[in-house]
Amino acid sequence: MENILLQSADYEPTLPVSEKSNPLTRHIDRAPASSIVKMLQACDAEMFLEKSQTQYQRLLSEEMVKTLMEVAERVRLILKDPQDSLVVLSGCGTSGRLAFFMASGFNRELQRLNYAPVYSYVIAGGDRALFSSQEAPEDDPTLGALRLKKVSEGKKRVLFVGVSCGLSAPFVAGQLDFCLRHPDVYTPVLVGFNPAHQARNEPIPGCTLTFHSVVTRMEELAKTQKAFLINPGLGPEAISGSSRMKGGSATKILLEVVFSASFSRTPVTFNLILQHMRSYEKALDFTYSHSQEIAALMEAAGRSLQCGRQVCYLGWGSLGLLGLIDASECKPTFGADHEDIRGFVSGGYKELGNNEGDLTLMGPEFSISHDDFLDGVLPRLTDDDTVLLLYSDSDDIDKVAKLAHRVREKTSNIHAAYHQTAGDAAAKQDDINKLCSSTIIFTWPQETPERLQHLRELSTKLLLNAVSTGAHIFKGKVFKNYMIDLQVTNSKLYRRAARLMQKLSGHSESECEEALLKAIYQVDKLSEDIATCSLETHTHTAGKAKKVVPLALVCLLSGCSIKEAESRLEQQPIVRKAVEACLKSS
Ligand code: S6P
Repeated sequence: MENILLQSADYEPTLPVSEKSNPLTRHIDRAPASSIVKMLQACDAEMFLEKSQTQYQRLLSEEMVKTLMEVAERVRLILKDPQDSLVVLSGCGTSGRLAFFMASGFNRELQRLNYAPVYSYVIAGGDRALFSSQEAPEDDPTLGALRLKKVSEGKKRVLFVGVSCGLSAPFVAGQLDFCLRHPDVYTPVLVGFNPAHQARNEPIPGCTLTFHSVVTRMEELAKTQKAFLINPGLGPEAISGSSRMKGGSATKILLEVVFSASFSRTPVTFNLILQHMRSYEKALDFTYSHSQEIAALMEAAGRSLQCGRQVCYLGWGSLGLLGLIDASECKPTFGADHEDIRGFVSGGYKELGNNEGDLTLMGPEFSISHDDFLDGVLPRLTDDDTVLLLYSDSDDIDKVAKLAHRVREKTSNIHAAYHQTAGDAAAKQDDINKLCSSTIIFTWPQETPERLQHLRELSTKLLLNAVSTGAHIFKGKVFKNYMIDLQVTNSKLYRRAARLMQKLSGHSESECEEALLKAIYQVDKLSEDIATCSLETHTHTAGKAKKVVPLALVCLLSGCSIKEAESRLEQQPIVRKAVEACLKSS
């Protein structure tokens, strides 16, 4: 029943699916860890609902599978002509990180098969956005087009895959528009998770486009396969608007299915695509069959965050990279500090092969190797910090054991998520088990190595999303199923914050926006100057402030000054409780 409700047009009718709140998680903020995991599982399972249960295209809809087949054929053409052709993957935030993740993963796979690499990526904000929150460039369509032009200079055929889960990022709209204006070279593919009519229609400052207008042009061209739209509905996110969750997972599933199919020696068939998608559905069920262990890990991470300590993911290979990605998302989503949840990957930048190379000198957030962890973090670890090892039987287990020993000398709060294949259990793993206070062992059935790796990655992503989301729920960063301490650093987040304030306070749009601006500029009265500043100035200024939305809400609900609101939030650092107290007394 709930599933039907959340898909129906009259549920939060003004919002696109990607921004709606999910009825399944309405009480996630008060749930114990075991129930949180169950709710996340139910939300993730919605990705694979059949079309008959909903009104929109779904991941497994016939039409969707056919589009994936067509795009795979296009990729195949590019593989045949690597000199003059290119596949460019691009997006902002998580979508850009996954663009990098898949471009580098598939290039590695091509090299292994003795093919030339054909994948490139563009992430809004450049490589620093791979591991840190850079939300502002998302608003710039010109920059998007420029970056695309630069990366594909001199190529005769480019398949451009723009990912915007909410069909909303101006950066991606600019790139798609660029493709549409140069059809001789570029074929645009849009990946997102709203029906086309829900694409964002807000004017973009300084240009005549909206995301919606671009999608409308693409829909027309899609009829003759000059453009492709891959936009199945997934149902609302477990935390409203948190597209890193289902949006990110589905992006990974869809693009892996397409790119893997383009490699296959046999013709791309409907059943091949469908079966591949179903294997991810099984991986999802399999991951959540460890729900009790996931819940225990979530609790450990939550305890660390609640007492102001740290969670560290220490990973190997692509699983380590997923740790970095998960950690970087906590800042815009939960207003977290970059120290709260950190990721480290074995080999650091050497392992990643990103466009801009080693970024370590850019600041502490960019120290991402295990050596950086040993130098900078290990010496101050205590039992209050949580460490999670992420690895599989294809990694060097001796090295994992060695690092586990070093960590164990400082904290007993060490855990592991280990992927192995049935019948291949590593003896050394027993040593690691003994060092860890918990180990989740995922024993996968035999599969081809590439497919197995993709499934393990999805599984790791789900696990990490659950741990970081749950831990921040325990820290009080979620109210009902809304992110209540989100950053307000681009137009999408600003609008989301203003909407949330309206919803929670019942005040008018203008009152809420006024309160938001007061919190951003730290003033009790808005000057003419501030009121007339551009949205870009507001979001830029918001990047320097902390707890903007909680401050704005406390002021709005209690009528107090910014100073007073600050001291209330200091006395009650659990933001959810501080806001609840105001709601009760208002
Ligand atoms: C979402 C994450 C954001 C988004 C980014 C792009 O959980 O925090 O960084 O990935 O805003 O969104 P979209 O809708 O264009 O893919």
